[in-house]
Amino acid sequence: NTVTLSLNGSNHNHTAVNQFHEDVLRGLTSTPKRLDSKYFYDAIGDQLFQDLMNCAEYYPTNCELDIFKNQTAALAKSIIGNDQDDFDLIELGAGDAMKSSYLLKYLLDEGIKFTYLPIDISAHVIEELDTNLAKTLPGLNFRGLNGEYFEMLQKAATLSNKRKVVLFLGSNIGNMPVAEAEAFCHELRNSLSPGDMALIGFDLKKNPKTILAAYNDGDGITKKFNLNLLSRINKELGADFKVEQFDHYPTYDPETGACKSYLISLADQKVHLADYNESIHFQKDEYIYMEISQKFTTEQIKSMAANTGFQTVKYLFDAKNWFTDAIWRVQ
Ligand code: AVI
Repeated sequence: NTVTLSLNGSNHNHTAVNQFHEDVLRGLTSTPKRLDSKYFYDAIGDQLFQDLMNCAEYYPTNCELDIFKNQTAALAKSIIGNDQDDFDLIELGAGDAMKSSYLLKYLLDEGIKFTYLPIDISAHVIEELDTNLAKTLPGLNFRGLNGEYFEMLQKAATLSNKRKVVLFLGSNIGNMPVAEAEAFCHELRNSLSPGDMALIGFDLKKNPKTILAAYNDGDGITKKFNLNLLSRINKELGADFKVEQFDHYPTYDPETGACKSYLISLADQKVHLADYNESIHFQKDEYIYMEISQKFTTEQIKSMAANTGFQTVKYLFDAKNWFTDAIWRVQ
């Protein structure tokens, strides 16, 4: 079969297709059914996420941008070593580095010595950054790393023995269930050395209506963003989902801070994955669990740091106190 899979718009290979197929099949044959939100980001999903970040209800991007734009000096001060050592500034899932560019520019203007090492699963993202940052931030020491986070962190450790500061922005950590997020921080801790730092963006608990609205925007972009994964499965795995037979159901639970989205089957229906000769049955009103976007309290963030071997250095908050960038040091 000639199916190709685009992970974040690039990386065409059959191992990735097999992984996608395996994950989709495992999820849709589970009870309850689920799909993995990491697969939202094909070329169309990337565009829909861009649209989401520009829509009025989706606040996290603007909140974190507020911190990076308006508290750049405080941010820089917390990550620069006392002796102003030359360090490696690593960004996990750098994307277009829109927010981090403010920090990069500040460090450059202050004459601080550092190398920027963005890590991204998309080769295209790294190439674009290489071209764009050379123009917008001349003089920046840049080394792009294309691949999985932890493999590339290991690679970064072999490239230099300089102190490492790792950025993981955008509340991407919220797209993992809490236990998985802790395991992630633990693994991050184990890929670093004493004195290294992490700067992690967490979306905070706030008025439940504000949160729910961000995942239920009036223009229906979040709905399209979720449904697009069904279209992607159609394209890449030869399935025949009728996307109009599914509805988007976003939820937020203020007790747990879990913001979850589901797709609900509007009919009793069968979906066939022609390329693999497999059929999946959906009952009317049956749901597919699509995504978690966990919201945190500062107490939870503090205990996550303590549980995973980090010491809290500082929290920076946006003007509305809706989002925080936590700065942690490896003990
Ligand atoms: C990428 N991630 C942090 C977004 C979030 O808020 O969980 C993805 C998203 N899902 C729906 N809207 C945005």
